[in-house]
Amino acid sequence: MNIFKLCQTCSGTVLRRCIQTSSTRHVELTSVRYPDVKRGNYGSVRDSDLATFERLLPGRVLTDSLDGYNTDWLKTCRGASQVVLRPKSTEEVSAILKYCNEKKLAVVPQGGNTGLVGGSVSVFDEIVISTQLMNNIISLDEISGTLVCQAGCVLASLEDYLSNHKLTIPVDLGAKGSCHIGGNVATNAGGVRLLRYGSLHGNVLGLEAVLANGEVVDCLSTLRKDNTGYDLKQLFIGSEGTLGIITAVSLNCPQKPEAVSVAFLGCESFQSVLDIFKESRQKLGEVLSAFEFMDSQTMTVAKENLKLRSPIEDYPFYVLIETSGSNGSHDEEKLSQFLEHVMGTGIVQDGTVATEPTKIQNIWSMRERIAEGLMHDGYCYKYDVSLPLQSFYGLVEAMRERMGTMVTRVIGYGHVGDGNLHLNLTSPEYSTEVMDKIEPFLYDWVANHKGSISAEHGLGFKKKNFIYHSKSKSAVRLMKDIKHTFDPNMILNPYKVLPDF
Ligand code: FAD
Ligand code: 2HG
Ligand code: ZN
Repeated sequence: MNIFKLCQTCSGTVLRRCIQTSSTRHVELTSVRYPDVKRGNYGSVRDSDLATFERLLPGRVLTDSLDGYNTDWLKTCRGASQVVLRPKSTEEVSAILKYCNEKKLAVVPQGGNTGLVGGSVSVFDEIVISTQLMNNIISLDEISGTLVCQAGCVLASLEDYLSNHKLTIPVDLGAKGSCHIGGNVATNAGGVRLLRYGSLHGNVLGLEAVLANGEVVDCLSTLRKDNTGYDLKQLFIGSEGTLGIITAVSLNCPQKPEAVSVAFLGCESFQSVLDIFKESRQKLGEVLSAFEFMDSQTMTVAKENLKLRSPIEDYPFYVLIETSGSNGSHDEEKLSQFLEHVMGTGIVQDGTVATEPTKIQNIWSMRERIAEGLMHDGYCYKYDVSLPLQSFYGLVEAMRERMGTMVTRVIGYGHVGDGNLHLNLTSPEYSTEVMDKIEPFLYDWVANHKGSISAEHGLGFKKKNFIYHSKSKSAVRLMKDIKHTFDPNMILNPYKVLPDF
């Protein structure tokens, strides 16, 4: 059954608001901005190749108006792909890859193109293989909550579909209106529900992927327990299109919560944010489903760039707490007791609670639309790190002090409940001077404080050479061996994830 339709502005499949930013700003070619990156020894697409693709995918080979496929969501990377292939089935993906592998034609898998590390677009002229037309639901087992679908299903569409069956999807993020489930799995996306349901490494029950040589790897199990040797699907989760093209996934889908409440709180210090987190874990326990934070500079982005109104007065820090459970009055009572406590002890200065869907949505929008709001400043230097909570906000302060007036702003927000900080800096346009001041300082700081340089967005093109800040030499060597085994001709998403050296 196909439940989707095409978006008129980005040509992606969406049911909700499309989150693709429409910008006419010129985006420099990646090959120009990063002159040290050299094109690999790959073939170039010829007319005879186009004819073969057209035979394999009649009417689904695009060669015109490819800007949307060549430019990333952040408008920071631009490739020069001359052709986009839009398969509908696993067999078609297999046939394309087999051909590309024989001809040594490099490819870049693309889902919703919402990735934030330059992984979803070409660096030179790699062929884009888009999952846009692979958007069918294959099966749903309502008793176990197991959904099997093609990789190109848009996340929000899956959520809508599952909602009709009193189920929900275990991953949720601001890009849900455009990102594909295959892209989510390929990046091991985290998002705002990770605190409650855990990562995709736990929620993906099985997947199907096509290797570079066209071989289909069928790991599309729907079982919760299966200890028959190596768990190969895990290798594809978070591999960012470098090991194979994910064509279908099987997901464990929880029951849709009957009751959801959101509290938006203001407090004076980051220490208070941590105190509120500790109290919420103790007092909200099993109903706590999200714990997010924003600093005051982040709120300025919401107000000035997005024209949103804060539901509370101005404070140095804000916390968004979501509870969800099966008994509304029980959950609300728990939440109000918790709020009474944190306001009584003075760690929270002010707050508002929403139980009605529109109000809940308005509060969530303020948090989820920050990435979009930052784009209004011009160029965005985006960092997504994990840090132990005691040094979490120290990085924002260190960067503010270091950058001074070189940048428009330095903001900190994110999934504090998962130890995941989103640190963003902006300037009117890209500046190598600003970039050199940020990197490698920021990555050194993270490594020195025992963090990870990529918490949930991946390494893609932009961060691959900093992998040693978070992984040992032996681990990277093993990653390279795995890559060679899966893709000996290195045609799958070259220049991404694995470091140059
Ligand atoms: P794409 O951007 O198209 O691709 C991402 C990577 O996966 C690329 O390397 C690509 O080659 C590869 N890929 C895509 N599809 C496949 C496939 N079928 N098989 C193999 N490889 C594939 N990320 C989070 O983790 N948490 C968040 O909270 C979050 N919020 C976001 C909010 C906004 C507004 C935006 C713009 C992005 C956000 N992201 C977040 C980042 C991004 O949305 C996620 O990484 C998402 O999972 C990417 O999905 P996609 O379909 O857009 O993939
Ligand atoms: C989020 O949590 C996304 O909103 C994007 O991961 C984070 O823009 C960012 O820095
Ligand atoms: Zn995030």
